[in-house]
Amino acid sequence: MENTKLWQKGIVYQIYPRSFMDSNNDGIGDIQGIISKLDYLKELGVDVIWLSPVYKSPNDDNGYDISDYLDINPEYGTMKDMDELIEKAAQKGLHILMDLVINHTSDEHPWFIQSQDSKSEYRDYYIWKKEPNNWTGFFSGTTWEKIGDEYYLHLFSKKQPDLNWNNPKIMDEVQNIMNFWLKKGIYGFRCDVINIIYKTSLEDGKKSLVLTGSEHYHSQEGCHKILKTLRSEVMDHYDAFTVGETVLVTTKQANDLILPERKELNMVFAFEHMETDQINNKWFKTKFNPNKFMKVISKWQQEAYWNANYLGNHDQPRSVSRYGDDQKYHSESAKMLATLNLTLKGTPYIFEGDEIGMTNGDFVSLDEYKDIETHRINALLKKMLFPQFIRTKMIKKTSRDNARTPMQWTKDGGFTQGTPWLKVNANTSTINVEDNLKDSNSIYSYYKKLIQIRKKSKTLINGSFKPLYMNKNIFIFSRTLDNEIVTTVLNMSKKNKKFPMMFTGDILLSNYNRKDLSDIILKPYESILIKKKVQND
Ligand code: TEU
Ligand code: CA
Repeated sequence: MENTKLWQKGIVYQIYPRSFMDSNNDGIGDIQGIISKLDYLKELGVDVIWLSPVYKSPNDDNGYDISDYLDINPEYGTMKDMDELIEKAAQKGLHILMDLVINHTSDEHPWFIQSQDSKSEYRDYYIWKKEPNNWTGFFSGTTWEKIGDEYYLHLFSKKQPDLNWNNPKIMDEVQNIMNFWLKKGIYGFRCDVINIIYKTSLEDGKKSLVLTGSEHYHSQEGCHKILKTLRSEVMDHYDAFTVGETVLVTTKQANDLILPERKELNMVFAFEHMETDQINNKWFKTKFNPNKFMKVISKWQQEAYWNANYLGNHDQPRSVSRYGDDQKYHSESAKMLATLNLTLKGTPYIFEGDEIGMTNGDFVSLDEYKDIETHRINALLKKMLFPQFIRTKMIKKTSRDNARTPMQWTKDGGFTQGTPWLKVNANTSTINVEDNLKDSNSIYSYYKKLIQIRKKSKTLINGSFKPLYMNKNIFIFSRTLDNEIVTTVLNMSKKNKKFPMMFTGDILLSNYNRKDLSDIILKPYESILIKKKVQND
């Protein structure tokens, strides 16, 4: 364990700054708000805080459209606040991971403003073309917007023009940005949509239901080259790490990015397990099928060199609403999901609010949603003549705003005294930090215990993974190191289930406060963590 890096043995907590804590009551979360909650995070036991973008941005996509990489969004504070955050975090032994968005900038970035002049030296910072091709974007629809005589490429919103990585100046600019932040003492980057940054050609793509054209920019050799350069020129000079967000990757494509000898990234967020409850694309959800889900997780555990484990983030519905039960078995299922996420092999990522079991937003009408993607999809579905009640239903299930509602600190919210930028869920009266902290049986208290168990266990950090049983709703796997086996038993259903095998050993943790293994009925959403010594021969 001595050689294990903090980014392997530590626990990462994702903050969505806009929704975490508002310090000045303008309704928008901010850096001073985060600083005021550092003790809370320390107490929970996390090591690394991943901040979704806090850079200067017009907020078309809540900060994933950056207009100045070397400055802070004034809504969130100043560079002084940011320095203070890094410093105060460090004093508590907490590390900051920044979001690095280098596929695109904001259209309000000075580079892009100058790039609009076809004679400017910034013209080639972006991708301009006389005629658009047939590509379709991540937020649906065309990926080309016309300015003057030419069109520029945007795989996301038209306020997010794609950078031209064929231009060596982009490499210099990005290295400069990375060095700027690493010198401030941050612990690395979460690299946004990193496996699509290099466009090999701009030819028409094979017609597809989603993302026509992706074969020209997904997992390209050019991308690997860029990552190798960023690693050797920048990252290798610091004690820091990278986690890439990689859309649509297979385990093979992931390994090509993370195997140590590749010298590219340290780990990636894959999406396959997040796609088991959908047909073709995320707006068409099917009923959650635990077996499919567990099979995918188990495959990644065995095939990927290292995993970045997560069950939710700012782009996904809330995990307890999606994979658990946010009503009757709210507490049990939230704890069961925590057990899954924190006992797998890899680095665990906790999304803000999951530690108290925050649920999907309670939006009623479509105008309560703020997310650009939600509104783009609504417009598209409307054009396709989907009736309003169906659109509302689809959006309610899948909108990214489900995860973005403000953090529920107290019975009456506690996020702001002003008007929150996005509606606070009314269930803050029963699901909130205040109550969780007081209750030794709360979801938060369970997370805290689980985190301590994980941090103390070499087996959970470095042990090998082996699936022991997978059938319908029951998932049992073990982690083994030397002569110790830690077994995770999960019932992912609302029903009582008989133990499919017998267990012996000590119970490390149970979400029903189970004292022994003699009762062979697994209760709804029950999870048990069992430790056992074995004789080596
Ligand atoms: O997300 C990339 C991504 O592919 C999706 O998860 C995306 O959010 C969307 O749901 C597609 O349907 C990253 C960021 O996490 C996201 O917030 C940004 O909007 C996006 O990149 C663009 O920067
Ligand atoms: Ca504020």
